[in-house]
Amino acid sequence: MKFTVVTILPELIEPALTAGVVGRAKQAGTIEVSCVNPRDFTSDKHRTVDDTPYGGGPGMVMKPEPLLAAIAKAGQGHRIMLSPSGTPLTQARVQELAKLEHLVLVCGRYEGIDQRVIDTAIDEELSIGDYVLSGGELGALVIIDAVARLVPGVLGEPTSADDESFSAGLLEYPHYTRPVELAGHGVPTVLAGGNHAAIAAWRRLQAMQRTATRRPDLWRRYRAAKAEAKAFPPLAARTHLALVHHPVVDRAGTVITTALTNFDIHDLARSAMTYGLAALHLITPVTSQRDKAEHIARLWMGDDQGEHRARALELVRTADAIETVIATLTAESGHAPTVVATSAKASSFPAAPRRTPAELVAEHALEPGPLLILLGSGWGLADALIPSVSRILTPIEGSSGWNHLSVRSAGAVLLDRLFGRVP
Ligand code: JCQ
Repeated sequence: MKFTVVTILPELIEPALTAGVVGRAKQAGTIEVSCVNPRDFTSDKHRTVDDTPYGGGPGMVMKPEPLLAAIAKAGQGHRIMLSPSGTPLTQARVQELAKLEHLVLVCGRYEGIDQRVIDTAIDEELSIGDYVLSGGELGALVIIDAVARLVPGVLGEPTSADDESFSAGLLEYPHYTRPVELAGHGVPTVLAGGNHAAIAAWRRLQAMQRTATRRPDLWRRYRAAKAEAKAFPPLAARTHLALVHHPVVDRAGTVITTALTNFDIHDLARSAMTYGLAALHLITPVTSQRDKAEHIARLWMGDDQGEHRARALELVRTADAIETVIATLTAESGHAPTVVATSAKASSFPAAPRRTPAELVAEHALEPGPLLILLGSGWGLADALIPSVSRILTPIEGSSGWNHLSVRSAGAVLLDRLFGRVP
């Protein structure tokens, strides 16, 4: 595979490719790297490669003519420009690039490159991350390194590139080698035990924990893609949604008991079903209200003519108090649930640590116990009367400042933020 770097600073490229696996591959001829310098395509005495920007402003722009001549000299190949405005580079794109025969990597300097060069002589703009470098050369080296190690014969072991981070959708597990104790820090005992199944399971769990906490974006996609369901049931399947009718407050802040609403039951049950939750709990101390809820749910469940709502309403459970639900879930799962409150008011539950939906998912993804999410009817949960709450979710906010979502709409938005797939 051939790489041609178009750069006014070839001395930044060449010495960086003399060591390591890529250096050896270059030596062996498995990859070829050469540079073309736009300065060699100037004709003035100062060998000028930059000019002032049309429209004014700070800095200089790379002059089109020497750059175009250098790109032409680089020859036929897929022409990539490094730029903070490019498409973010991913391992998936690296794998595609590794199938090509010749990459031309065009490095800008100064404030940038004349747009007409980009429009006429560049096939793809790539970014290596959201930060600004003083030129494209370090980015070009990143691409050469990432692509070259996928070229057959560059790495000793042909499969080892695939095992690593991103290829499997998870970050790497931690590695250890001798000594067994380092400044008082030991090696996880499972690794020294020789039980290969146990080691594999431990590494998998470590990789998952890291991904959940460090890269919620990757974790969300991983859950969507892989079903490691037996050992690690998805969090949604361990999540219980509760619609609380007491203790809640009215508009004046007085603690009240609200009446059950038919629409809330139906719509929250359908949301709970859509996002794969374990149950929807309807909490009210009023026995006749619980009977009504059971009646509504069973009415639809009796309809087995393929009515989709019947399945959703099977998720409906009733209880007289939050504490009863907590006790039931503890008995059923063997773990006390983590109780999560929701509120439209930023000042509610001041003692509970505040979490965004992504933070809550990351924090709880590999905890064994259930998650119990409380939605308040009326004007919201009476926070002083619910000491079992150990997390508060950040309020759902639009951009208008007007914030009066119905509880069933707020529930749906929240479930999507917690468990919705990214299209
Ligand atoms: C690439 N993330 C950052 C710097 C101008 C095209 O014009 C310019 C290009 C660069 C180099 O690229 C980066 C970069 N990915 O800075 C200035």
